Amino acid sequence: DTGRDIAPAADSVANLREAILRRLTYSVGKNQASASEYDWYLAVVYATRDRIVEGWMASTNAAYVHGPKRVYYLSLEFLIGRLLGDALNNLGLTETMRAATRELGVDLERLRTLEPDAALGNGGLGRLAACFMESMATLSIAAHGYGIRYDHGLFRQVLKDGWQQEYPEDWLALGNPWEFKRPEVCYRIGFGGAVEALTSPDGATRYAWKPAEYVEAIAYDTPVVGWRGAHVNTLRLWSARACDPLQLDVFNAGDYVGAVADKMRAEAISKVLYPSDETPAGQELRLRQEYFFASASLQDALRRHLKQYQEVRSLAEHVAIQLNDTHPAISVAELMRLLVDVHGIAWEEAWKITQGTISYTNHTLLPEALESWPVPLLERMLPRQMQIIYLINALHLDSVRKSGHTDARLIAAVSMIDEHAGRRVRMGHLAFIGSHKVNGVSALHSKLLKQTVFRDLGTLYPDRIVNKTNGITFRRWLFEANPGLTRLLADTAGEGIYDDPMALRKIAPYASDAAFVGEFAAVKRQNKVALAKIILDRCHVKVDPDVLFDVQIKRVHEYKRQLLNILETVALYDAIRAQPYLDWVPRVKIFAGKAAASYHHAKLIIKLANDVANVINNDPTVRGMLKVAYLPNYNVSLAESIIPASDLSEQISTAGMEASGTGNMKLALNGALTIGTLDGANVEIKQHVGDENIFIFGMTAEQVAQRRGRGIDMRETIARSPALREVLDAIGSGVFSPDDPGRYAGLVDILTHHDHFLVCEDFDAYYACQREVAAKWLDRAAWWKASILNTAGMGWFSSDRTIAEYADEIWKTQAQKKE
Ligand code: 26Q
Repeated sequence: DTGRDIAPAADSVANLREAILRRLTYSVGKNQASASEYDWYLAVVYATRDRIVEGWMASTNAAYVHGPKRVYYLSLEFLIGRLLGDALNNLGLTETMRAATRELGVDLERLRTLEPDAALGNGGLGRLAACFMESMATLSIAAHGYGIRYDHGLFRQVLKDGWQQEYPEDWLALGNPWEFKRPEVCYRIGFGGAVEALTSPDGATRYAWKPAEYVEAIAYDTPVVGWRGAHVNTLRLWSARACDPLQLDVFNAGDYVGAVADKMRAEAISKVLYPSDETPAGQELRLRQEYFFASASLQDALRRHLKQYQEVRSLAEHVAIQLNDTHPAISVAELMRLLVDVHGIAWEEAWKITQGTISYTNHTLLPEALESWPVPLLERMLPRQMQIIYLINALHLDSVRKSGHTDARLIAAVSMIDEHAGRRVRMGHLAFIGSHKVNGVSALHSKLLKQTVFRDLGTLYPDRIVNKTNGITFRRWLFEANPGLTRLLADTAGEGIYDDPMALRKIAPYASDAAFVGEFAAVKRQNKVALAKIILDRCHVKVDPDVLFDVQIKRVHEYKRQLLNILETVALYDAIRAQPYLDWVPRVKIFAGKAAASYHHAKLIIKLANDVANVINNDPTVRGMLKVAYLPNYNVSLAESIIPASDLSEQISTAGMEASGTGNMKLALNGALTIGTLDGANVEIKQHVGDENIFIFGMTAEQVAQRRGRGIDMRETIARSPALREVLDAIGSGVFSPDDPGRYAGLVDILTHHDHFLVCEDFDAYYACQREVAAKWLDRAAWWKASILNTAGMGWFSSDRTIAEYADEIWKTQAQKKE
């Protein structure tokens, strides 16, 4: 740890100690003698939270008094992890708290581990939302995050004989000391029913939606404290509650079971996070979740605006709403409904307000990941919103035709209704058309967005698509996760690194300084010792902290190509067995990641990694030169242990398929060298750390498109690569699955005949690149130099930079001055 607070708060150790004891007594209801570790954890959280609340109210009040533009970040996912470390660190209280708890005979580090991860997200998109919340607070932007308070976050992954099993996650089982329930902040959310047309005496028609069913959205607020405690924002998560838990009339009518069933159906909305990324589940409950949280959030934002400005017409001047992917895209229709039907604004003006307020971030190009909903489902569940979507689309297509476009192909391509696969509403089109700005999440991704998914819409509205390359919060991913490195960086480059990430550049001149390199290497080694212990505990694999830690940690997906890594592992294993006495560079391949519960192929890939691990780890001829470990239940907290201990970062997606990546940034910041394709943000990482300090291999996005054009049968490719042929034969014939020799026959068949992700095509380049990695590892000075230059070059990837760009170019808001 850093050994002292970065921005020590005025609080003394004695003050904190007394505060903890008061909270233990009056909030937890225990005395020192009877308190369990968890009781102490609660008391510490409450004492910490108490130090946030005043700043929170000051920030909230300042937003009313000074009237800065408000930002609403709408996301179905917030992958937060633990909050205690964040809060203490940002308040500058970590060391004071450590001392205070020590005086009470409890260990702060142990208490920290008692906090369950808030895993209200799947992966990159959800974690990005959490980093953005922290950066918006740090930059004193008056922002609210809006999402769903799922009772159950992302499932817990257990590996049983190498197969993934999913267990329900239960983060709220012991309560949540960070949140404030606001039962008075409650909105009715309608579903189903019909639309009534009312013609007023002046001949104008107004529409009124009469839902068949209502559900209540109840607010739960969590304060989000920025760096140095300067500003505190709110993350407001909605929980679903049946309106009238046991409607007495129904009860009296005798349908008790029906009444309870209705209650269950209403409250199902916030029960569980959908555990798939990239492939929309397409289920009715998901659409109910999307509408429920969009409507509650918009009603809340409008209520706040009305309270402050007494009218809604000025909304776009004072409010920016950011849609995190299309998941909240129904907001476009819902905001129109609220403005037109509820607040009586004329359609044209309402449309200007909507477009002026909303903007949309796209996170994927994968066609199967683009959300669309069947028209009949929308008509049944949200009849008025469907009418509004039709009207938006009709006006949009009119304006397209009026500007001279008559081509039927173009009209079909830019229509919000997809007429091909049954009639479906394209949520990406709805979000695009309802927004003033649409952004991609890396330079390459934004360029491809313009060329593919939004080619036609982008031509019609050429200024709409912009780029905002993702970033990560350095507070969590450097200062908290890697205090040893942080201390060294601050001692070398100065305390400026705490507030200006670009100041990390100042360590570049020390990349070959023997003393600095020695300390840098010592920090990495310490982190590797800690990870080796975790690997021993959880995988029962003993790894030497001095070997190369080669890590691939991310959701398991075919496009991310964990398979390519496994094939290379097997090829290396073959090579070692062929020449066991060569001096191989010893390494451990570390994997972690969950597969969507219904994604059978991804789960088979996990099983293969585990089967390969079993064979290699138990083969004495390998003599520890190669080991494989699959860490179960990857989550934010585990990432915080793995990333600071990594030497090599695997970012090997098929070029053109990973929108950005953010794990790539966390690993490079912590001194891991990247082996990767020219995909997503890897392209920009290369520019910032320097071409000599990153290992790039394989096809470019353009070459991928061309290669696919020639077909994806790989028999000729495989025939040209003896190493690949041997690997595929071994896997396919059951060398790693003697208990079920045919287990991987289908998988090898797909790679051979329908290799959509071009694993085979990139194999030789990847294998050769890995041998360059090994050669560089042997030149210790060269390796450390590259590692240090990675850390030195990553300042630009701070999410503070990303958020400042959103604020300037999309939201048109500025940081609030001191309250
Ligand atoms: C949609 C409909 C129904 C059910 C689930 C979903 C769903 C859920 C999650 C679809 C997609 C996701 C998550 C996508 C995601 O995490 N994308 C990643 O976003 C990161 C942040 O921008 C990028 O860095 C990654 O490249 C991108 O894969």
